[in-house]
Amino acid sequence: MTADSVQSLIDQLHEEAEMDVPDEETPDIGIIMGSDSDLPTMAGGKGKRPGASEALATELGFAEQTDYTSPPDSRFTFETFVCSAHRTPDLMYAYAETAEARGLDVIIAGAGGKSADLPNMTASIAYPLPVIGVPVQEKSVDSVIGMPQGAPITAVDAGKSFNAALTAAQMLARQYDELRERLVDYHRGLQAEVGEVSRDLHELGTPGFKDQYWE
Ligand code: RP5
Repeated sequence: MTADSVQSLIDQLHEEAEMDVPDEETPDIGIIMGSDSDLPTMAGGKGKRPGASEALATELGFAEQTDYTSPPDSRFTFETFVCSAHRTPDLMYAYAETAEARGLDVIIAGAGGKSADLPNMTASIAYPLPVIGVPVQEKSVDSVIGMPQGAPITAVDAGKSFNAALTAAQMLARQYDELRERLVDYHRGLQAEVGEVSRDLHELGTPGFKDQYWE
């Protein structure tokens, strides 16, 4: 028994997979998560550090594609879905099975709990499309990374969906110089911040630095 709301998503995914859409108009990266309660980790916000969606949108100039047939202007895009491995296995299967035909290049999959099966099952079904797993909690790490030989998944540390986005962009950047430049610029920005803070700490001294930087 599949709920109508789930079945309509499954049907939509299959319909989209049948469409002949040019690669530049399809989402490049798919972000999926086991529950919308994972969204603060996968996207950022609600007291969490920035997540995958924020890394893509804010740091790397991606746009979120919310309608498969009406892509945003930005060349690089991602889409977002909730699909639970345990509560909606048929939706997980449909998403992973249609991902390549729908034009995705890489999937970022996050799940929490001790049985965080969405990333590893998605990786098995979507193969050879790469999947980057995000354990939403520390206790999810083993279940995300524990794949048998021959069934690969790439994974980041617990909660580090930001890094999953960078890894996904690195994969795409092998094909797109423009994205490579954005990744290099992002890294240069990180370096600059360390250099600036180091100079300030050294020149202000620790008490002066605390006064200026700490509230
Ligand atoms: C997992 O169970 C989800 O990925 C989430 O991290 C966790 C709890 O889900 P909810 O009960 O908040 O929907 O499948």
